Amino acid sequence: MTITITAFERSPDGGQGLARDTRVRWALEEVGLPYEVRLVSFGAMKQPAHLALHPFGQIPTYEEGDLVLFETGGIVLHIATHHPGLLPDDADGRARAIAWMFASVNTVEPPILELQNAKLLERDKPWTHERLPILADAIRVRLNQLSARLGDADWLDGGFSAADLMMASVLLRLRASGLLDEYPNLAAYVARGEARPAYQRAFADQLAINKPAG
Ligand code: GTB
Repeated sequence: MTITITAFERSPDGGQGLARDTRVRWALEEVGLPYEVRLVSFGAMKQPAHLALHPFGQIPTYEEGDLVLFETGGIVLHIATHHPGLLPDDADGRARAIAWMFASVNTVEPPILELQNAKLLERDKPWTHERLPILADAIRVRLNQLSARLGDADWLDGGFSAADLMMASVLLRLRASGLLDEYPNLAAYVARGEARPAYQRAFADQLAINKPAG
C-alpha cells in the first residue's frame, strides 16, 4: 500500500532537516518502506483538505490506505509497531522504548521549543534579553539528566530503537544554540544517529526539496 506523507513546500530552515517530516522519513528509511511526499504550502495547511488530515493544520501527516495519522510520535510508533527494526522484540524492552519516545516529545522537546519560539517570535520584546538565559537553563536541566542517564552508552536502552530516532531528532534542533555541544556524550549520540544510512537518506531527500537556490 502506498504511504504518503506531507512536508513543507519550502521549509523555513532551507533543508537543515529541522522540520518534523525528517523524523518520519527517517523511520520509513530505517524499516525500508518506500513512500511518497506531498508538498504543502503554509496556506494550504490551513485549508479544509489538509485540516481533514491534520486537525491542527500542520505537517507532517501520514496516509496509508484508509489510515490517516498526524503527530510524529504517533506516526513513528505506528511504523515501528508494524515493521521490524525499530522496537525491541521483548515486551518490557518495547514498553521502555515507547516510554522514551514519549519522554522525547513530552519532557525534552517542550523546553527546546520554548527557546526556539522565544528567539523567533519574541525577539523584539523588552523581556527577551532576560528570558532567553532562563529558557536555556531549563533546557540544561533536562540535558544534564539525559546526559547522566546515557553515560557512555551508544543508545538509550540497548540497541538503536525508535526511542533514539525520536530523541536524536529532538536534540539535533539544539545544535545551532550551542547547548548540545555542552554535553559531549549527547552531541556524540546525535552524531551517531545522523551517521546512520537511513538518516542520511532521509536528510538528503528533504534537502533536495528545500535546498536554497544558487
Ligand atoms: N507535535 C507535532 C508533531 O510532532 O507532529 C508538531 C508538528 C509541527 O509543529 N509541525 C510544524 C508545522 O506544520 C512543522 S515542524 N508548522 C506550521 C504551522 O503550525 O502552521 C516545526 C518546524 C518548522 C520549521 C523549522 N525550521 O524551519 O527550522 C523547524 C521546525
